[in-house]
Amino acid sequence: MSSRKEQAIANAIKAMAESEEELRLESNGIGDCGALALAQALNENTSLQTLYIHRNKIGPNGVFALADALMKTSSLQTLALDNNGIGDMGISSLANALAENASLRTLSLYGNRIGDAGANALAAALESNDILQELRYVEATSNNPLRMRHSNMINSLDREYISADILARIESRVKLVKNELDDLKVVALEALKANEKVRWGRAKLMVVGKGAAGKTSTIRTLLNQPFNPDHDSTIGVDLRLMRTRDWRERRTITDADLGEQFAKFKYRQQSNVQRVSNRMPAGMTQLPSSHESSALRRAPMLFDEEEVVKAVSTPLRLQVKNQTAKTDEEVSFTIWDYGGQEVFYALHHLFLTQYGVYVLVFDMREVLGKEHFQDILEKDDLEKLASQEQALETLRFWIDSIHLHAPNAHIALVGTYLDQVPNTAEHEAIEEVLEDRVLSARGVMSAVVLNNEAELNFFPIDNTDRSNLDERVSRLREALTETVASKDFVTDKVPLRWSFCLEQLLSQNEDYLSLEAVQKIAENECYVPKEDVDKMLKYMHELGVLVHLTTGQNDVLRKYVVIRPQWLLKNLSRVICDPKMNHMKKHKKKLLHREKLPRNLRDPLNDWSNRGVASRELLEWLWQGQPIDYLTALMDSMLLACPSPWIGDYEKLDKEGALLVPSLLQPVEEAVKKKVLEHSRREFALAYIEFTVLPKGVFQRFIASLIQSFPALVGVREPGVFSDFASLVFDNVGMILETSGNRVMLYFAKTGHGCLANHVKILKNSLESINLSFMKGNLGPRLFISSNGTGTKDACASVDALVNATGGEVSSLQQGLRLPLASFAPFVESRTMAMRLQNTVTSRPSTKPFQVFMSHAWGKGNAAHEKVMAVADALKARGITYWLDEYDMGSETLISMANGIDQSRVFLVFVTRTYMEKVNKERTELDNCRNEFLYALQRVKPANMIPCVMDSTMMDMSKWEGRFGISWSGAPMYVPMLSAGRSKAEMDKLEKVIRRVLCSQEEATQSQEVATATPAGLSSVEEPNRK
Ligand SMILES: Nc1nc2c(ncn2[C@@H]2O[C@H](COP(=O)(O)OP(=O)(O)OP(=O)(O)O)[C@@H](O)[C@H]2O)c(=O)[nH]1
Ligand SMILES: [Mg+2]
Repeated sequence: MSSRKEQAIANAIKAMAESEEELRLESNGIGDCGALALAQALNENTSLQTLYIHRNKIGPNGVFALADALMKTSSLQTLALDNNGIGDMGISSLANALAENASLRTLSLYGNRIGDAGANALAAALESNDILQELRYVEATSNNPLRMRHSNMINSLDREYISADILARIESRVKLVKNELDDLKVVALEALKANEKVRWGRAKLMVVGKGAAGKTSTIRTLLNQPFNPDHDSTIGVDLRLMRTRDWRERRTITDADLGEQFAKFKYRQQSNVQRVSNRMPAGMTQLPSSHESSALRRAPMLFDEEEVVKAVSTPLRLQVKNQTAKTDEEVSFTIWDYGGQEVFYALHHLFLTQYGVYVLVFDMREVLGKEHFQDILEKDDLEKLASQEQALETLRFWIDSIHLHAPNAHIALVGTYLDQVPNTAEHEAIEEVLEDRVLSARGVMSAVVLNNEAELNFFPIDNTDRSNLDERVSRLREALTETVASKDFVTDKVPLRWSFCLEQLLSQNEDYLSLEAVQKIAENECYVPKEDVDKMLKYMHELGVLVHLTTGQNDVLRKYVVIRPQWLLKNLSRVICDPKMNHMKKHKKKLLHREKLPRNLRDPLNDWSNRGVASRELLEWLWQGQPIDYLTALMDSMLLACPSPWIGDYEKLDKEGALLVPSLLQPVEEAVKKKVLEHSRREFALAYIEFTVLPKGVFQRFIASLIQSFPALVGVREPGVFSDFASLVFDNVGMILETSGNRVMLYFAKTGHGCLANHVKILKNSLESINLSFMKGNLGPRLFISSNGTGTKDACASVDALVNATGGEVSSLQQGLRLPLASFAPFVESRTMAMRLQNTVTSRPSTKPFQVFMSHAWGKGNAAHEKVMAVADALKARGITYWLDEYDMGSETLISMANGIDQSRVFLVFVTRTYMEKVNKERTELDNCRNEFLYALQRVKPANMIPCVMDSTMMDMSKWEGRFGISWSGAPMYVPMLSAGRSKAEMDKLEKVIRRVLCSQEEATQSQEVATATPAGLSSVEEPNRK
């Protein structure tokens, strides 16, 4: 090739790799060789929309390659191939491609010497193509060689070579498609106005498994993309979009979906009209139901018709005739490619949803046992393989995680490296191992997608092979589609307005939008009534198409809608990075050298990688240009971060605002742990919590939750905090927390601190609320107490056994062995105390013994306290049960206060200036009001907190300052309480507000129960306008 040509091709390929949308390469003489190179680049590209390659001397060979690429592309919309001498042979291959292609809208072919034979092939191909709307003529003029002359008619074929009837066939087909689409624009508007409901038709395809098992490669195979022999480790999550009809990657999938939904509406409507007109006298048309018309009246008529037109003029594949006859069965998949790194396990509860199907990928060589490959593989390659037990352990982990977070979802097991494990006998051996050692014991056989043709419980595939002959891949694709096609979340009907709104949101080209912006779009452009926006967002969040968090304690979370979940992962993975693998090292290097980390952040960077503590300055730099408050609030609410405990009296290391990211912590060295425990065994009292399953990351969250709830009371002691071990001081009690297997061990220093029951209870409640918030309550924690500081059966008893103690004796875990109740003394001294430990109070509001907790500052000369006591009496007279420190405080103030909060359903804050000032104190200053308030924020949540204003200078809420001021969610129910319980009106209002909060708690519990009972949890979708 000449250097100009080479340069042009090289530039073109580079541009494609950089996701450019338009390429102009006309008149470069690139020829067949160049076309081949281009076709190859096009095969791997998903962004190019317009390609001009007219006047390039591309002959039949070049066209063959391009046609092949055209068959696969789903992004290319405009192609100019004029004046290339393609000829009849070339056009036939193009025609074949057109029959398959689902994206090309404009094609120009003038000056290619196409005769009847080629035109005939083209005409036949167009019969099944519903996308192409223009065959366009490129008119090259001397002063502007690129000027296009648009035309709806076919005039880019050389008429003199083609017979009139063939030309007419082509013309009328192109025209038909065009008209069809124009029609749709009108229909779209009607459909939206009529509040039509359509089948949702979307599902997630979640690909999980060990690092380097071949997850990304498997996705490439499913999408028919070329094999990539390099291992580019996936960081976080990668997302792809495709449709099950063609398994091709899309830039945007939704436009085609929406177009089709409009089309379906149209046909339904037509058949309705036919049915109705068969019954009705001529001239009468169907009227909308009263429900729909009232909904219409409510919706603002600010609808921009042009917007609808824009949305549906995108490529559609209507399959007009087929659609009407066929039942709805199309599914669109969003493919989630999870990186294998463990740090992201912490996000599972957010992303492992039940609205899809799981592909669990494993390397068949590992499951078969790597020793079988000693003679086949190079030493290096062999060493990289995990042992069979490790591989099975990872499979068990994933099966458990999926089962935990998505109990109804199906799992297809996919074994890679079929090229190296080709024999049926080997597959049968793998099947047996999977069944005996992974599946049957876990009782998940019913969730497994079977490979019926091969009679296996998994799908063996070879990712290096792209011959379309591979039936195995098609079988896998079919099995995946079949699995979800009939699921409720696919067949459920949702308002077309919601689909349309999703479309509009995605087309904003933003990673996230403010809730306000979303509300505007929904209301003004999509007819979604204001009161339905929350419900719509909740639905979309649950289905995993966007992220809108409403349960967090922080109002900041609600204010944003994340349109592209990848954005979230991308930003989180700047801060959360796997310390075990090479990722941390690579990430650090990148930040230091490529992104030029400022000099003053180099030490904070080391703190981050060594101790897991990120300073506020480092976070601000890592997240420049991003809403940092949102991202920190998110990490906070998911317990992915907590305030650094290296602060306060113990060691003044970190500044206010520094966050500990527990998932960055490393495991403790065995020798260190042993030494600490042995050294102080006699001085420690032990209780432990055993779980039925204990997923990775729960322990780290536990540490985070403790520090978050008691920021001023938790400090770090030698040897420090690790991913599986923590040596802490908690409210002046030395404490070691440790995890191994399914247990979390709680050791307390016996320093004459009296009874530890309250401490244990707080820790147990923390774990329970993690279980409920992140693990769907499936961890099954049970509490055991040791009589002598060891965890052996002969020394420990369950709390139930303690409650059932008779004659001062308790049944130990060892059958037949009874121990004196007194030997459990550091924790429980009596059966009543054991009973208090037994109850878990965080699970449901209705099980909590107190209706309200009364938080207040005592004030000068106890003045405020006296007033609160009066309110308490008045509440009692009205039948409301309360917790108040005067009556209920145990000996250990803080801990019993926390227990009081855990046992109360509503948190009353008696607002005085002093109270506000106490809450706003520095984190390191001890103050009971501040502790109560912060603890309540964590446990009770702002929605269940009621401010009662006792101080006339505090009546204006907008003047509430600092931490206190920003903690309230939305507009809290505010109750003036100046009379201190003497005014009937004030007490009436307080009672009313308390009862309203209690009532909404009941409702929330009930609706949660309904949601878990209906598999898709979508019961409320059918009637979006229901009041
Ligand atoms: N020979 C052969 N190689 C494969 C096959 N599947 C994957 N590979 C190779 O295995 C390596 C890892 O593949 P990936 O698909 O990147 O693995 P992954 O599971 O996505 O890895 P992470 O993203 O790091 O978790 C790559 O070098 C692939 O080329 C297969 O079926 N046969
Ligand atoms: Mg990958």
